[in-house]
Amino acid sequence: MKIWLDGELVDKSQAKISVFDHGVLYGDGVFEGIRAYNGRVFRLEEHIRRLFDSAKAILLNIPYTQEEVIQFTVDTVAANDLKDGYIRLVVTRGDGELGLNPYLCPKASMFIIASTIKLYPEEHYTNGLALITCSTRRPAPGAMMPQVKSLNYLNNIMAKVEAIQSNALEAIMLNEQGYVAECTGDNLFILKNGVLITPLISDGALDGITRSVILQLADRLGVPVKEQSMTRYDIFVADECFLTGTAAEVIPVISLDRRIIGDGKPGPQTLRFIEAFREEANSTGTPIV
Ligand code: PXG
Repeated sequence: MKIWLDGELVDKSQAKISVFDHGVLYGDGVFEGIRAYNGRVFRLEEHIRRLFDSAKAILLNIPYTQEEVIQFTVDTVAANDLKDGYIRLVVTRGDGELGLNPYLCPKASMFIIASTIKLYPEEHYTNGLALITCSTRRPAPGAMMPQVKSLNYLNNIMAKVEAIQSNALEAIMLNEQGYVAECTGDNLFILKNGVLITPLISDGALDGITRSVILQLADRLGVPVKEQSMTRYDIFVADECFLTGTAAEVIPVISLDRRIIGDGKPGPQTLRFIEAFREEANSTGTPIV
């Protein structure tokens, strides 16, 4: 496996960063997870734009242009002979001193891994997922902004631990006000009376790229959309529910906290969205050359 590290494609065994890197010492950095389908990188420009926006929000200077990072990403996938896969792009504050001061880190470090990922066993894409609500909240906007895809994922990891301890594969995270924000690594949608509803970004959801693909597909499929605050109750009484994310793709949800959603099977609209998403993913994107 070849890893892109600070301008060079190196063997996995040579891909190492310093123990003084602020990404390791403090979680000081940002990342992206991107997928390739059928020889193309899906929504690559959007992911790289979000990476630069996350970096801007934490005053992290990425020493390349967005066009260059797009090219490095494609080069890394090509060097690993992948047509389908999962790309992890990480930018850290770089090698520095002990102590929080990020200005003592002269240059950001960037690496790109092109590999594969599997979030949930295949059977759940046909049978659906059972969710729980966890007690770990999405951080309030006065803490690190939930829009920043930073290297601080401990809230999400603790939420995932709660799910696993309850024998669930995924957990819903609420914000400090008790409104639904999202899951540990996925955005959430419900269908109610023919309307597709998803929580507001300002309720603490990541501005997911798969989420925006679903909103575009809803428009194409003629399904009306509402972005609005949502409580657990809205999910209990929804007709259908599904999750979206680059790693998760689109996956049906059949219960929340033991309340069966709809008839307890992946809903017909959900299946339409899954199909439309697969079609979009397999037929668009930046060619890997
Ligand atoms: N919410 C959170 C908190 C995320 O981290 C999503 C939603 C979905 O966003 P996209 O843009 O991917 O549709 C994410 C995405 C991983 C991994 O291991 C990354 C994410 C989620 C799960 C696993 O790379 N990030």
